[in-house]
Amino acid sequence: MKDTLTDANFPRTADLRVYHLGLRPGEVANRIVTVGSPSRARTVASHFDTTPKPFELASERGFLTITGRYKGVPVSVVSIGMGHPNVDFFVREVRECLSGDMLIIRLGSCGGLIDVPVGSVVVPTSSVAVERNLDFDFASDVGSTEKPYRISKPVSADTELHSQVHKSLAAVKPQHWTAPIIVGTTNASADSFYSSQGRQTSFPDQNEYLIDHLQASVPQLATFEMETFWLYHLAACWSGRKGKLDKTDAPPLATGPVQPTTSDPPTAHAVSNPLAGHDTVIRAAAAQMVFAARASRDFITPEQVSVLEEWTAKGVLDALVETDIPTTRMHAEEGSVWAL
Ligand code: R1P
Repeated sequence: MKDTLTDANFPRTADLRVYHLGLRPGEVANRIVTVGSPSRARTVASHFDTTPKPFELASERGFLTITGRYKGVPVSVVSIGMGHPNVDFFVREVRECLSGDMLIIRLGSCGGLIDVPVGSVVVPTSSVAVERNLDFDFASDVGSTEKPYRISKPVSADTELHSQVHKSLAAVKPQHWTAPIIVGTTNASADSFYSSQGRQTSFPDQNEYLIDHLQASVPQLATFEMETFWLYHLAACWSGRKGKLDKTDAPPLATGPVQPTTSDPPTAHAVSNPLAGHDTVIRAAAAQMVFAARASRDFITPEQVSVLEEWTAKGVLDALVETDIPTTRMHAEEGSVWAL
């Protein structure tokens, strides 16, 4: 990003572009699929309508956003890379580019901790965070009173969106795809692909019994990956903000759609006021494709990935457009990249 940024608290360019995703209002839609890789983003976007021509923005920090319409409804896919910190950039920066509600479905890959074949799709009801305990002395492990890993309480998906993801995936699953779709499970989102997921490397990670411990302490645990917890967590926090705001002297917030400034310099009002209404919601759910079966050590083939990503992409897009957002809680179409 070479443009001048203003406000160290929440940096933006003069034309309201956020610092890491590079987006400005009108370039990201209220309904979003988030994925880890640009290639998966392109698979999702391959289902978009041809009119209007999908808008694409690749940021210098590796985020890719493609926005268009699917079955006539404005949608975006955002590729964010890996891990909780990138989910944090994504949710917070997109939130400040959008008026109204946000519906977010993560379409990601995962490791399966239950006895299901690779190619299964898990729709997790809830997620826990698994974090390396930095107060544990990994180098010596002598007399440490700390545990090497911390497991958070679970946080839940949005109930309606979660059910719709399951329903829409089931509707598009090809008959020849024999691996199942599984619901009613809990995901574990780890802060490392290696240590906090029980993988053995050359480092003294003290994680030989981590998976056994997780399975014994987290009911319905089924998958390991690295993003879902933070997505569900931020969505749940945002939903909770309304009550707090009602009780405090909060600064004024925009309550209706804000006209995006796409070419003219922003007004002082547009810069100083959050671009989201205080009564909005963020609703999140996930579909996790089992690429690795941790017990059998099977790994999915590239050919299987292509087929699996193709139909799951359609399933999550269907789930987004099947889930209602009241018109009054949609970002303005005028001036947006999805305007017809
Ligand atoms: C690790 O290989 C990555 O794959 C999984 C993990 O959560 C992590 O991001 O998800 P994605 O395929 O969505 O990136």
